[in-house]
Amino acid sequence: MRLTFFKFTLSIVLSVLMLMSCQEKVVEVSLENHAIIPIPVNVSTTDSDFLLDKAVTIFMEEGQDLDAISNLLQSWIYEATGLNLDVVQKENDKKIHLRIDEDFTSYKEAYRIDIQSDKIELIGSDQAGLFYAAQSFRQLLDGVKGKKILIQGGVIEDHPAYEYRGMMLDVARHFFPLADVKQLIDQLASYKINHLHLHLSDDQGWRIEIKSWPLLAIVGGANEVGGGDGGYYTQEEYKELVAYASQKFITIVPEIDMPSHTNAALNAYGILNPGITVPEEFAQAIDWKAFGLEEDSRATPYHTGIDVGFSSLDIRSETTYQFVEDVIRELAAITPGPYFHIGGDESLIVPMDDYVYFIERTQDLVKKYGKTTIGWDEVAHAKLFPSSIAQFWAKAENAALAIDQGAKVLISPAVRTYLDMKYDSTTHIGLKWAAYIDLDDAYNWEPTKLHESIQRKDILGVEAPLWTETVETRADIEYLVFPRLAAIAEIAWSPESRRSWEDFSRRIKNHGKSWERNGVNFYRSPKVEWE
Ligand code: TNX
Repeated sequence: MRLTFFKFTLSIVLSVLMLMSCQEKVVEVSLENHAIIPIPVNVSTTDSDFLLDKAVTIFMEEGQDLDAISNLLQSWIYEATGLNLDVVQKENDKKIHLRIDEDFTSYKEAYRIDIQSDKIELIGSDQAGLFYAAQSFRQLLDGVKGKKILIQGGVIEDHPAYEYRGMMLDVARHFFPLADVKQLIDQLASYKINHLHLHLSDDQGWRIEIKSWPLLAIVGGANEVGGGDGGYYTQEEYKELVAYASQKFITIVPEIDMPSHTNAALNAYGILNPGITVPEEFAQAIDWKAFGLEEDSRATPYHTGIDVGFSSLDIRSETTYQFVEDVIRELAAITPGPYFHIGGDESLIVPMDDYVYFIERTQDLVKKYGKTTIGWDEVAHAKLFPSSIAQFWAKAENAALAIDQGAKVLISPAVRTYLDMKYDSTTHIGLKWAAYIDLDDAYNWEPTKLHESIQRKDILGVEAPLWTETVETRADIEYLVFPRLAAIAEIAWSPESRRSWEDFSRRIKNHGKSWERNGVNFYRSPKVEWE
């Protein structure tokens, strides 16, 4: 009798346990309270919820070249949830349907996510648009572990406010290996940033191989701020980076900063401007023997400090233009994107007429090699082509000068977008000459309200530069970039009417959790109640 009772109880306990293991918990995903950054143009909900489980397939339409995006989506869904869905080319009952439809909107890079009870449609107006649909869907699922996920029904419709959404990385003050830049590219793409501007040369280092002037990289690349080893990208590595970026719909914008900020070029080739003096305290002799080279007695020593404005090319020498043309030709040939950034900032030792002469000749050379010139806002003192771009970092009057000439501006005001500015007085790295920029300062502004002469039609886009005088490692990069880049990305992508600090500071918490899970070093701004 007792034994039978025991058996009976045991069988009940076992069946309950079995039932529990079969009926996995259903996790719910709210579309209403989504945490997508940048915030989409429109989100509406229905009650046709979709159950995402292992029966669902990723269905890509044939003949649309969707393999890469389908595979990315598959891996993102797996990373977020643990579900490993099949990518197929035939329709079945429950699916995530990917396709490109040029006619669904007139916007470029636009997408629509339509969540219905039997399917989810991801539609892009082009490849980039579909990629962004997948990115938003990934964010929707971020942190939702589970094998049965009930996604609230509804529609997301989205497109960018500006065609150029960028970040700049200064690889000259400190050099960063390819792996770090690739990692950054992935992070940028997740916020729908589509341009990475690389500041490839400055006083402290020359970071790109130029075959016709080989010592630029070999000698000029072998140092950095503080006197480290430096480094440079070979042209093959640069091409690899360009290709990697383009898979993530990011255009590389190369910058060779001229005519000032050129001490690294003068380290390698003294002939480019004999007689420049490097600030004594930070001058470091070049060890020519270590390179197996004869000393170039006209070359400048390395500059390991962070002062600016002391160097320049020789504006009235034809050798300068041979050099400039060779560099532009070689770099343009391995840069598929439309832009070539010529720098042009802080030419403090160059008289204005020389400066203007240099910018105009260089602008011609950029055009000769099929590219569009971008320059820091000072270039607006020269006669610009209407197709050229002035990057507004310091002076709105310069931006106005560019606009008067029919040129567009790229919006990068130091006081809002400079990612190298400290968050507050306690930040352990960064500079503070422009401002302290906490997350709300990076978020609460609007490009069309900076200055009366800069109107919507004059703006190409928004870019956040990271100068790296104080930035030495990937962890340093991440600490200054996150969370502020998310704020800048929302300004560049989302219409002003959709933006609100209150809502952003709620959504960013989910991103904080994701950074934490993925080992991304970010600043826990006291303005946000991180969870
Ligand atoms: C100004 S912004 C510079 C850079 C410095 C930066 C530091 C600009 C065009 N020039 O050379 O790295 O400040 O914040």
